Amino acid sequence: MLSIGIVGLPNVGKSTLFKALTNVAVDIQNYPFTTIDPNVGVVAVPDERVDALVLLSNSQKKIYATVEFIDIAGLVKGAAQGEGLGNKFLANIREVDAIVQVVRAFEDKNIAHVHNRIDPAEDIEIINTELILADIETIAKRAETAARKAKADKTAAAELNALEKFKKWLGGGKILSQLELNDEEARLAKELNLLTRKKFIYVLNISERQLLAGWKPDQGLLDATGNAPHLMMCNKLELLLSESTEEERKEFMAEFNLPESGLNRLIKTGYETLGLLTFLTTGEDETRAWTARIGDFIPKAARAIHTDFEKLFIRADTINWKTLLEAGGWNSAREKGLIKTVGRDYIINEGDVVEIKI
Ligand SMILES: Nc1nc2c(ncn2[C@@H]2O[C@H](COP(=O)(O)OP(=O)(O)OP(=O)(O)O)[C@@H](O)[C@H]2O)c(=O)[nH]1
Ligand SMILES: [Mg+2]
Repeated sequence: MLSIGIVGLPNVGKSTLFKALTNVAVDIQNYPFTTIDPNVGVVAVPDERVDALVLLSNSQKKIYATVEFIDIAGLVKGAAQGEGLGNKFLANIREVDAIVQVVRAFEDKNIAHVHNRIDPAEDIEIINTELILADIETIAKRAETAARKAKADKTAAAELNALEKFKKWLGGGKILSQLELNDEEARLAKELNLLTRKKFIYVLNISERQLLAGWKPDQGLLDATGNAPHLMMCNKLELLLSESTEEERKEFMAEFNLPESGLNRLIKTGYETLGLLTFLTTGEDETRAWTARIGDFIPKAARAIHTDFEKLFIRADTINWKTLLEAGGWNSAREKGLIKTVGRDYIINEGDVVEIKI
C-alpha cells in the first residue's frame, strides 16, 4: 500500500488536509501542536474504472486501491535535536514512500503562524533543514558502526565512504534526492530510510480568495521546492467538500473552478512521482484495483495479488479496461480477438485488466 507522511510547521493546515483526505475525525484547532500522536488513515482511491467494471462483471465485491496517510505533529526549528515535540515524530514517517509537505501560503490574521509572518519559501527551508538534520543523525549512527568494521571489512569501508558523501551533501543544506547516487549508495540510502531521499510533494495551502484569483507560486518559492511537484490547495475548502453532500460538492467545485477533489489530485501526483500505475482484475467475485511500478514485467506486478504469483506465473490474458468495456465483456472481447495472451516478458500497462494463469 502506498504510504504518505504529512509534514510542515505547526498550524499550517496538515490535520485539515488529513481530515479532508481521510474523513477521519481528528482534532483541528487554531493552535500549534494540536496534533501530538500521529493520525493514521487509510483511504480508498476513487477509480471510475473499478466502478465501471463492477457493473460489467456484476461483481459482488468492489475493492479500490488504498493509500495510507500519516499526519504528524508540526516540526519546528531544532526538531531534529529534540526541540518542540521533537524527532520522535519523524520516526513515524521513516517508512513512508513519499512526504507531503504542507506549506502555508494563506493569509488569515486569526490563524497564528509560529513565526508571525507568511513566507512559504522560508518555511520550506526550515522544514527541510530539520529533515536534513534528522538524516545527518541517522547517518552518524550508522557511520559509527561502519567505522568500527571498516579496517577488516571492505563492504563496511565502502559504506563509510558513501555515508561520508551523504553527510557532506546534507551538510551543504541540500536534500539527498538531489544527489546522484550509484546503485550501492541508493540501496544504502533506502535501507536507512533517509527522509530527504524520499519523494517530496508540496501542498501550497492557499485561501479561497487566492484560489479564485488563480494564485501561483513565485520563482523564489519554486526554487525552494527544488522543482519537486507542487499542488495548490485550499485545505479548508477541501475539508468542507469532504463533509458535503454530492450535490453541494458539485456546486462548490463549480464555484471554485475545481475540476477534481484534492484527494484525487494528490493521489495522482503521488502515483506519478513514485512511478506507480494501476491495473485491474475483474470477475463475479470481485473487481479490484492493484498497484504496480511503471516498467514492471507482469510476473512482478502480479506479486501485488499474491507474492507467489511472481514465481508461479505461466501466462496471462490482458486487455485494456476501456476496450473490455466497449466489447461488452470478457467473452465477446475474446471472440473479437481483443484479448492478448502474454508471457513473462510482458510489461504491465496502466489500466490493464488481467487474468493471471499460474
Ligand atoms: N484560513 C484558512 N485557515 C486554514 C486553512 N487550512 C487550515 N486552516 C486553519 O489553521 C488552523 C490549523 O489547522 P490544522 O490543520 O490543525 O494545522 P496543523 O498543521 O495540523 O497544526 P499542528 O497539528 O498544530 O502542527 C485551523 O484553525 C484551521 O482551520 C486554510 O486553507 N485557510
Ligand atoms: Mg495537526
